[in-house]
Formats: sequence, structure tokens, C-alpha cells
Amino acid sequence: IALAPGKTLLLFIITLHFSLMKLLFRMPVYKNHNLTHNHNQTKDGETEVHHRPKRGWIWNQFFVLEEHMGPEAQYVGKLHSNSDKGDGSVRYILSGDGAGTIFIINEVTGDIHATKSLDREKKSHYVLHAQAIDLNTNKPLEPESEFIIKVQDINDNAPKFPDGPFVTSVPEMSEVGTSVFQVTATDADDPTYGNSARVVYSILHGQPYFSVDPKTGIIRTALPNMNREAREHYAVVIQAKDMAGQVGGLSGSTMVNITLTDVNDNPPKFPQIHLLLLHSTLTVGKPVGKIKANDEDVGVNAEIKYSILNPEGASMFSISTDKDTKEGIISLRKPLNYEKKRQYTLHIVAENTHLDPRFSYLGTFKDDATLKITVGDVNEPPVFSMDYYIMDVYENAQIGTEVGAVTAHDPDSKNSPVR
Ligand SMILES: [Ca+2]
Ligand SMILES: [Ca+2]
Ligand SMILES: [Ca+2]
Ligand SMILES: [Ca+2]
Repeated sequence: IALAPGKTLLLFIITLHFSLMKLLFRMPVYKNHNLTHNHNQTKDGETEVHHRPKRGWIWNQFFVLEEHMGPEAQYVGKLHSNSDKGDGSVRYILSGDGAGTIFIINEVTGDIHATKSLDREKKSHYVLHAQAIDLNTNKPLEPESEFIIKVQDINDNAPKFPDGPFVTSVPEMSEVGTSVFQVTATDADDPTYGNSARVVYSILHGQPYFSVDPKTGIIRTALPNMNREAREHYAVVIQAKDMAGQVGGLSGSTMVNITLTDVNDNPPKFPQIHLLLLHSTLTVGKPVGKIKANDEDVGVNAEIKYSILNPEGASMFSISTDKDTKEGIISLRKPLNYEKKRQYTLHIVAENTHLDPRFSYLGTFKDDATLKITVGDVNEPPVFSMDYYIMDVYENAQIGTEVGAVTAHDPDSKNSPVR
């Protein structure tokens, strides 16, 4: 912008004059007693100096330390006008938050003290107004100014887990590092100053099975092949410590109850060889016996389908699964004929219906058993007292081992057990 030479000169003079006025008459001289309060520590531990703007005749911010326990009132700062010649003709007046109750000013010297212990977590700053009055003229020496007394944080609050304890789960056999749960601690101290609210997580109880990320609080599995069938429940205790986890920090802890959920990593297994004695008058279509394969898993992972493999057995008997007991229920397809056939052999297979391809390397998830069926005659003594009997023999039992007793009675001799 092109200006006439005279005009440029005039602007310069006005600027210079204004600056001189500020230097001579308006320069603030009020100091906070504790210079360290002018420094704010950043989260990374670096110290940066805050140059407070000099507005009007006072600094716009004072600091007072919270939870002050000393016998004397805590010095906050001083109001002072350059027009104060020290002859007692100036009165300093404080108004606003806590003026006259918490913050007391010496009207002559301008010294401000805090008379009570303050809690930053209840109220972090106070907005006040300052006036300087000339007693001779009863007029303000300075324009009324607003300033803030900021309550400086100390680390007087331990981290807390307000929502704990927690309940969660993770599938068994999960890969190491699988995320299970995230805990978050709260710390009421000032998150913007120092490390009073800077929390680090650690695991107090639950190793070596689980770990926790020190920064995020994410709990992960830490051990491979964690087996629900061996151990299902874990009580993990997580600690949060402020001061970035350093010695002297305050800490709080919470419990995370972790349950391993089931995956299908166990095949069904027949524990025994079965013998079945049948009454020859049994009805077609009705259950005549049952057989059970055990599966260490639960829910769908333990669901079993039974089938009869040999055609001779399958033509005479059928098998279905009892949904509640997971037993194989054997029924007759055709009437028994004691005179024609008294022995049957069933080759029965039990297999899981919900397979997990991750565990196919463990085998086929099926097991088979042989069931020997003997048909008893109703017309001849001894008479069976029940429709059928199951006698179980452990697979590795020695030949000749007693496998069970059939309770029966002979009509001719009283209550003599028959073996
Ligand atoms: Ca704290
Ligand atoms: Ca605090
Ligand atoms: Ca299973
Ligand atoms: Ca399992």
C-alpha cells in the first residue's frame, strides 16, 4: 500500500507513543511467589515454560497447591499497581469465587493468601476480580481485572476400576496373544499435569496364563493349548498404578473372572464293552437298552450320533440319541424269536456332529464299540425280574473277570441268586 510520506510518519509516532505508555505506566509487576508453578510438565516429562500474557495491571493467573496442610495460610500472590507509591493511599479489593472466605487479601500490601486446604478434584480453578482504589480520590487506579487462581494438582488419588469386578470368556485352545478383555482405570488427578493420572497396568495374579498390555489394559492369552477340560476358570487380578508405574505411585486393582469356553477338541469315547440281556417278549419299536459314549466337551461339541454298522445288527435293531442324556437308545425293529436266535452282535459307532477343522489332526472324532446281546427265555426258569440288563466290562478287563450279576429268581427255589 502506497502512503503519503507524512501519513507513514504519523502512524509510526502513534505506535511508538503507545509502546512507551505501556512500558512506563502499564507494565505488570505482580509475581507469583513460586516460580515452579509457571512451568507445566508435559506428559513426556519435558518442561515447557508458559509465558503468561501480560494483560492490564495483573498477571492473569495464580497458582495454589491443593491439599495444603501447613499451619499457616498458603501464599498465593500479590496485587500491585505501579501507581502505588507505598504511602498507604491505595486499597486492593478482591471479589469473585471464594474472595473473603478462601482467598484473603491484605488491602494495603495486595498480598493474597489461601486460608483453607483446597481440593483440585472438587474445584480446579477460581475466577476472581481485582481492583485498586486511590483513597484520596476514591477512584480506581487501574481498570478492574479478572484473573484465575488455578489449583495445582498433587497425586492424592489412586487409580480405580469403577466397573469391576468383571466376568468374561475366551475359547479354550486359543492362540497365544488372543485378546480377551480390556480394563480401564480412572484416576481423578489432573491428566494434563505430570504423571499423577498416568496409569500403567500390570498383572498381579493370572500368570503365566494371561498377560496385560501396560498401556492399553488389554488382557490377552499368554499360554498355548489352554484346555477347558483341564481347567475352566481363572481369577485374574489386574493392577493400575499411577506415576507411570514408578515407585511411590498409587495403585488400585480389579478382578477379571475368565472362563474358557468349549471347542470340540475331544472325540466321543466308549468306556466299556457292553453286554445286553433281553427278555424274549419285548415289543417292537420300544427301547430295549442303551449305550453311552463319553465326550469331555460340552454343548454342541458333545453332541453324538450313534449308528449300527453291521447289516445283521441294523436289520434287527435301531439306535437313536437321547438329546438330554446323550445316550444311544436301542430299539427292536422285529420281534425276537428265542427258538431261532439267541445271540446278536451290534457294531455301534458314536461320532460328533459338529466338527472343528482346526482339530482334525487329533483324529476322526468317532469311536466304536461291540454290543453283545443275549435273548432270555420267558417260559423257562430262572425268570428275569427286569426286561433287560446291561453289564459293562472295561475294555482292558482280564478274561474271566466277573462282569455283573443278573438278579432273577427261580420259582422252585426261594430267592437263590442266579449267575
Ligand atoms: Ca493419581
Ligand atoms: Ca489431585
Ligand atoms: Ca467332542
Ligand atoms: Ca473342549
